[in-house]
Amino acid sequence: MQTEKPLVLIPGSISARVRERLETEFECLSIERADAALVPDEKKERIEAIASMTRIDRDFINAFDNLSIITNFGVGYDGIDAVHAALRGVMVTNTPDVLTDEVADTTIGLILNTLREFPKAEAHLRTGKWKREGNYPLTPLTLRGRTAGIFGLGRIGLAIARRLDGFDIPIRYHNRSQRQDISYPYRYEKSLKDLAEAVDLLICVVPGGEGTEGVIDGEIFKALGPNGVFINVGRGSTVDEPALIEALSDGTIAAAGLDVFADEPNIPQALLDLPNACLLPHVASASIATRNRMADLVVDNLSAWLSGKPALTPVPETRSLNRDDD
Ligand code: NAP
Ligand code: 8YV
Repeated sequence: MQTEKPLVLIPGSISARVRERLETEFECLSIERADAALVPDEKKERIEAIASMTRIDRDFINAFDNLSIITNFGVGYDGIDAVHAALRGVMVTNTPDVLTDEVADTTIGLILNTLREFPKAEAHLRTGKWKREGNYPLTPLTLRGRTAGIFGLGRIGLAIARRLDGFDIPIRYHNRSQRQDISYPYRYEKSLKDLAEAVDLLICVVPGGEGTEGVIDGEIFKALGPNGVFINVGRGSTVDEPALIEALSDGTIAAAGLDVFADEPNIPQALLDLPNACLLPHVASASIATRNRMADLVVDNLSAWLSGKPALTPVPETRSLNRDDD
């Protein structure tokens, strides 16, 4: 007798590699978005796993009695109600480490592009302005002489700090707790405001979610000051975006480099119009090699868990769950 393969639900879009690998091992059901009404009732009972890069809320989790794992494509899992999943005994996994270096590399690129205006300088060349009008203007901003502040010295924050060491600039940071496990003495600041006051290059790489929602606001931009540059590769939700637009418009800060936004892919026109904002479409991890590693980790987590083994990279909220708990 042939046993049924576990049914894996894929709400919204996901990497082609995740889909291909899942379809060889499992039966998959794709739906347009994470809305339980889109799943036929007779299939609901059979769903054991969700592979996703979209928002998964409490109601969606509750819709599937036999759900056992949610594997998130991305290290940031602020879109998943992991606390509720843990209460329900549902494992949640993310994709830490495999993207750390790529995201840190991108952050260095974004910092330099923001300060030295390389995308605009290239456009000057490509549009014939160099030949017609002469040299691209000297940039008012430079990395030289700056102090960097990292808000979120975790895996990615530390990889950014290690790269910035090579640029020979001092580094400070703020986390909820001071790190005891790093030998190189990055100076700890006890609050985000203290950090913003102490530096003139503030890099945000904290996770999104309730704890960081809107914490980078007008007061923080004032503390960063008129020579200050703000870089965000964490989550758009951490920033009060209207306050950022105001700070960039009225000279409260000098410039910003952003890879993440409050309501992606909808970027306020006011932000698009600002000459001192350097904007990327959430591409920090977006190389084929890194996205493949993320994809493989999504599927490997799911395969391990569904075959009775421990998950490879559980999020902290569900770390203590065992496969036998359900
Ligand atoms: P991580 O290792 O968990 O690091 C997060 C750091 O933030 C930790 O040092 C943590 O320290 C600190 N933190 C958390 N909540 C905080 C709070 N409320 N106040 C101050 N510090 C806080 O995570 P990671 O792997 O470095 O990833 C970080 C984030 O980067 C992800 O969650 C994601 O949102 C973002 N990301 C973006 C992209 C992109 O494409 N742009 C790609 C990958 C990741 P404490 O616990 O001591 O506070
Ligand atoms: C991905 C990210 O772009 O890992 C994260 O937290 O933000 C990025 O690596 C995203 O998760 C997939 O869309």
